Amino acid sequence: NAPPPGVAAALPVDERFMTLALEQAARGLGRTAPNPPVGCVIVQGEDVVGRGFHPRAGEPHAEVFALRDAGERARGATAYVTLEPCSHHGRTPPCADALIAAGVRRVVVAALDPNPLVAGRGVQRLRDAGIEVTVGVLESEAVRQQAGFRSLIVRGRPWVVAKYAMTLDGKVAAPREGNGVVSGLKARALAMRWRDELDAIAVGSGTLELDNPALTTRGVPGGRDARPVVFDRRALSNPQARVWREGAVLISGLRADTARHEVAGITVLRPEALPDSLTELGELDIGTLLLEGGPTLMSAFFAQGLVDEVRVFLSPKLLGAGLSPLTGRARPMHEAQALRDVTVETLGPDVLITGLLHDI
Ligand code: AOF
Ligand code: ZN
Repeated sequence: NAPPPGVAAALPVDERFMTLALEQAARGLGRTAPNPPVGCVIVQGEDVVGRGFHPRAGEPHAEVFALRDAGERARGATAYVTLEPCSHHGRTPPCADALIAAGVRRVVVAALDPNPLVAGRGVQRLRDAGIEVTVGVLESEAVRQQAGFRSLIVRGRPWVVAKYAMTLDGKVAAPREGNGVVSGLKARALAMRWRDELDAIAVGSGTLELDNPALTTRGVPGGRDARPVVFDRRALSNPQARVWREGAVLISGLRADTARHEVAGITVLRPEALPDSLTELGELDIGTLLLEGGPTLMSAFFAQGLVDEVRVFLSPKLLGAGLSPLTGRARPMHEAQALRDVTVETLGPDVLITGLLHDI
């Protein structure tokens, strides 16, 4: 996404303030779907005079909160926004107009809005009003943060993040044991934060039977629970299992008897095939899906090319025989799927490796 011609170049301070805008945006993660998490900071000289983020669909956009916070100090200021300010009348009026009316002098945008209602028109509108616009500051960070929104708009289905924790010898559990604790405290705390930040968590029927997981968010201040999504083709899982709460989704087979699960608060979907299940989840405004296992479901997603991002914790332990994170057909090493944009981080004794399998 090259900046359109005539757009002002980035300044050395831009990344610093855009980082603050991305931090604002992160406060909306897991709460804004189908809208994007967006953050905005307003800067006068070296001072941040306004901050805002989009809290949820239907509420005002990030720019509006930041402009309210800045008040008169927005005049002549620079606004940093993680997404191109909108130009359309949706549930709320255009942010481009609000920035113009407030007398902002320069706008720095991380990423253009792929929404066909906006798609460059927001930037155009600002420039037409004589505002200097810079596009592309920390763009890849912003795009990754907005992956769910962008995936829904562009592909009509959620951005799928496969997550698992394994030992140094590549095992996720002892045979027939279910989910024993693999990683340390820091890694588990981060995984809990992801439950807070993503829209839904998916597990297969095997995991449900073995673990009876609650799939709730624990130990995250102000955290909220993601929607549980259970892939249970034959709908044989226990309807008393802990995941079956308000907002849960059962993905069942076409002919399964789902009567026991058809109670208030549970949505039953009957997609023809795995890719259709994602389209149907997209229709429920699920923009990001955290795939938490087990190996059967994980393997089906990988085999059909449906995983977009991978987040794996590696723990310094050895198990010996046990369950691999993936099952299925062996392939020669030269056919291994390589991740892009790889990050490596240590969390206490554990290592977190993330990467992308698809472009956003
Ligand atoms: C912005 N700032 O903070 C957000 C934007 O229905 P609405 O009015 O909320 O519009 C939703 C669309 O607006 C959404 O699809 C995306 O294109 C844009 N979101 N834009 O300028 C924001 N959340
Ligand atoms: Zn807007």
